[in-house]
Amino acid sequence: MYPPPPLPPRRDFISVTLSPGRSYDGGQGLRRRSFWRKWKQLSRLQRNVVLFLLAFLMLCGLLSYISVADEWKAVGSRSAEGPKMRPANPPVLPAPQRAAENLETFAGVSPQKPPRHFRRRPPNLQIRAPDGAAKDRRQDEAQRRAEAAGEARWEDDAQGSRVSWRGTGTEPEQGPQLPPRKAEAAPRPSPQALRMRNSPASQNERQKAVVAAFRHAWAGYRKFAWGHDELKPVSKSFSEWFGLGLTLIDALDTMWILGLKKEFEEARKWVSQKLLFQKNVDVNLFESTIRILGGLLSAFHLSGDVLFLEKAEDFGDRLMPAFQTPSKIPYSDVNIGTGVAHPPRWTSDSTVAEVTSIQLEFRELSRLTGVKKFQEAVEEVTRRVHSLRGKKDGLVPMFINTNSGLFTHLGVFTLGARADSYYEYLLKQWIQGGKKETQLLEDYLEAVEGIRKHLLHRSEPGKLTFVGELAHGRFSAKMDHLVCFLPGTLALGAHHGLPADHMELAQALMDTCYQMNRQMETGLSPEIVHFNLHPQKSHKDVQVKAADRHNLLRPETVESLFYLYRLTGHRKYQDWGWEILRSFNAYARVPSGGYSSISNVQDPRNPQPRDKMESFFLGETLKYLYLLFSDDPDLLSLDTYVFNTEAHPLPIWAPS
Ligand code: DMJ
Repeated sequence: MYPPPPLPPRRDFISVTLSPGRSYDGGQGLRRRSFWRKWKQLSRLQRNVVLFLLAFLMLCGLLSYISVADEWKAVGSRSAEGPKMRPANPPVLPAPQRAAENLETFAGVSPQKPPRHFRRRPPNLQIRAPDGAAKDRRQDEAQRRAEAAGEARWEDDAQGSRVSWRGTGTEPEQGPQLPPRKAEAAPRPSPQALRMRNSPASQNERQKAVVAAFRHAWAGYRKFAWGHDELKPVSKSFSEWFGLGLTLIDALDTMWILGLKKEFEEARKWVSQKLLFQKNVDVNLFESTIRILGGLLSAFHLSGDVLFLEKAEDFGDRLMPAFQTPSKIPYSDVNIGTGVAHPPRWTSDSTVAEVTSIQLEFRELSRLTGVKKFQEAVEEVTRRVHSLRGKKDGLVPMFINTNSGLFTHLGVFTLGARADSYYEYLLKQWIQGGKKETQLLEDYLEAVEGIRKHLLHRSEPGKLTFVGELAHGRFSAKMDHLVCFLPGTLALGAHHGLPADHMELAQALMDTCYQMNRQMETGLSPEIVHFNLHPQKSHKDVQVKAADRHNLLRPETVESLFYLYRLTGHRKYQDWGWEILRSFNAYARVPSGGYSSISNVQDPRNPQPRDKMESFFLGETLKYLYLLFSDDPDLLSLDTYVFNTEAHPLPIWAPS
């Protein structure tokens, strides 16, 4: 037997409420007729008034629809990405795979694939995003409020400038304060930060030379690359990476520290008026975190100007989709306009240093804003990396898979590119958090022992202590200039109570890094050196391959010199830094403005400028040189601040 046919849907429930006893349609017909009768009874004037009101209401509706439509569109496209992701944790270690193959392996779990990649074409140079007008207006409004607060603050500072720098009458460092959320109540910069900004009168000759170098670099950037990512000083043009004024943001806190008020103000104005993140552009999570997020947070801490914090929060928010992966290990890239994150085209791996060196910044952003998701996302990464297999006495491989969450390319260990700042951030997070997170400390201490056991050797004939690399049990005497961050980090750890032999190792490695510069004809280190292990007298300790002879104006040697001088007081470190500054001036300075990376550190007659000034030259190299030449331990005290890996000082949460 067939079941009875379903009853037609009941439609009479409306008529019950409108007109008992009549059908719904009939009721409508009656209402239409009585409406028409009433309309005809109206005078002409009354009809015109009604028609005018109707037309006015329709116009209002249309206008408000246009103004919110774009915003809805943007919100819709960003939030649509979330639910696509599901966690997956396969128990086996996958071989390195292409991203497309991984998609099949983890069926149903798709990385947030953008419809197409934007990285290959130059980003939109129109700073104001073409859409998102309503959001832009809101940002502008916030900026106006912040600017008003900022301007009031600078007026106050005119009185603050009476505070003497490094002299009697200086107040003890107050430490950075948590800001209120409202721009109107922006906190003032700390007395120390004010002293910094007003410091030119007390600069020594070497510091003045750094300021002159900065001014020269800035002049080139300002003339030929203003608002763009990097200066190309030889061709007097610029290059774009993210299209976000990278050099300008990276240099903000340096300008404050060097006392370059006018330059800082001009840059702040650009941030206030031109820096908008609603752009359809891919950014590298790590690079943009350490330079942009770190730079903005640090500028906020020094200046107390809430504009920078608002920008930092907006930017941090836009980076968050990178963490929506099956493993919670973030993708390398994220589009800050669309909210689409993805790994590089050729792999689903991320770099270990990159995913473990964004923690200082995101943790600080949470602390300042009270928004927990930033801290939670990065600490989840730390937790997962902590318990992974594939380490060797605390040393980590260089790659980690965003699907499986496991290390890949096992058995290769370096303190150079792709692993370097993992070690740096273990220590610095421990310091940032008030030395309470013992897991971070344990991982760091274990890693230092791993370095000693597997990577530390001495060259011949000069017996320079260096950190090499290990690949599947084979030692290579290769050392990147990047590894020269390590003496500084070791010294910092010793200063914070870690074993004294860390300081001894720091000093030995510092000598080596200095020699990597000193033994080159230009006095500037190449990107990579190989140390000689054979005891013939005729061999040089430091050898350079043709492909590695370039110098990118990197900071690591001078960064460590700063820590070593600050923490030991040995003047030789200042002298070594002075030599390096002179070499930059002799071989990398471009007369028309700016400094250029060079291709050959062994040819002083033709060092071959590469026509690029990296943002870290202003953000890090010149800042560390300036701090190195200072004799004041309270100038960004290492008990109050911890520097991120891009040299942006962030406060220690509970200073000792
Ligand atoms: C900077 O961006 C950072 O210091 C990073 O940790 C390593 N590379 C450059 C400088 O060399």
